Amino acid sequence: MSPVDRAAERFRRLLDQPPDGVWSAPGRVNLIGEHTDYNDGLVLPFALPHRVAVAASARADGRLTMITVGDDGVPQRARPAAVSDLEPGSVTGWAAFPSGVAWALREAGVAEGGADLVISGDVPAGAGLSSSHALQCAVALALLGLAGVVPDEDSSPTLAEVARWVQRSENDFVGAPTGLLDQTASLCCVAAHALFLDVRSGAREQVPFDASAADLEVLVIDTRTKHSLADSAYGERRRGCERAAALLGVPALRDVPAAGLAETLAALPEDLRPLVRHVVTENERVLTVVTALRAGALADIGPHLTASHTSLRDDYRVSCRELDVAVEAAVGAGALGARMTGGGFGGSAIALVPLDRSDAVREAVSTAYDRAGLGAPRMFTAVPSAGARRDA
Ligand code: GAF
Repeated sequence: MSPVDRAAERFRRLLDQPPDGVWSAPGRVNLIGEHTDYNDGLVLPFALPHRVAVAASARADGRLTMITVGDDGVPQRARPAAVSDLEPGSVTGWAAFPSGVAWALREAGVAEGGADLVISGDVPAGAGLSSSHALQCAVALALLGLAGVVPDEDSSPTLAEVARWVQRSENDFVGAPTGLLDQTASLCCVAAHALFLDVRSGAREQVPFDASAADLEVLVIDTRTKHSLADSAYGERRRGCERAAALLGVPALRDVPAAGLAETLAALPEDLRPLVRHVVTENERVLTVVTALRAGALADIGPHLTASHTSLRDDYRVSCRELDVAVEAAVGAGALGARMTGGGFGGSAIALVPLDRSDAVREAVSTAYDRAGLGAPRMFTAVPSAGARRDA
């Protein structure tokens, strides 16, 4: 059963009535443009077919009730809260994600009413594929929809505004200092395309990306690991970038030109140089990949994906053994390129694989994991899919 059907069916069973509506939002893969979003830079994600669905009805008493239904079908109920009482720190655990969205929408003055939410999803959790942002974006559309607000491209609120509210809930309520990549991907991606987003200007372009038409696949390799330093290291990298930008006298590392990079780096303390080099070269790689995709030259992007991984591993230092083993094995077995995707320190890698090498690459990755004494990874083909929407 799809997450949408399951959320609707569970809502009926648990609350004895049909929901007012069902909304869903996808997880994402970032094709390239990593750790560039909070540097005002460029990203190129696409949406996964995996989604989180929220069946929802408005409540007259201003309370928020939240039930999540896991793979085992067992419902988990969070403690209900009054939307008017929500404050950062007032809710912990998984319920902080939907509660934070309700808080951010209340703060923005766009949706303040209570709601019953029943949640079901199939985005792999903890895999660096944005399951939490899928949840937050689905909840945002649901709460807005219950308030009669439908985001639109031409009038407020736009999807870009919704992405900022979701970011605010993540930054200030959940307490994770993340950028705009994941929410924008979940809200704005369309099927068979990657989303070229300039985070500073907000400009978006849907770039055709149909790997199977080019006899390729994007293989996701979920390492099934998340190292404990992921959260602290993310904040450290971010602060390092801000410090470097301040020393260079620019608003963000986005403003550091690629030309003359060696001289620019020489003016910085040694520990900041690799961070700056990664961000500047990664933005350049995004532009190169977008140009290739616009020309329909999908196979040409492979080496740039691998160069991105090398930069994230050696300069930005956010990779880990599980990701490196996956990338090396995939490329060794015939992938055109491979890289970690998302924040790093575990999560998932992606590989661009010719369809006739698909089995060989999967086998090589499994064997390499086995040899390295690592637990088996989970692998699947990622097909660029639709963004968030109302389903029923
Ligand atoms: C995580 C964050 F949530 C994103 O904002 C982004 O910074 C990404 O890591 C790295 O590119 O997914």
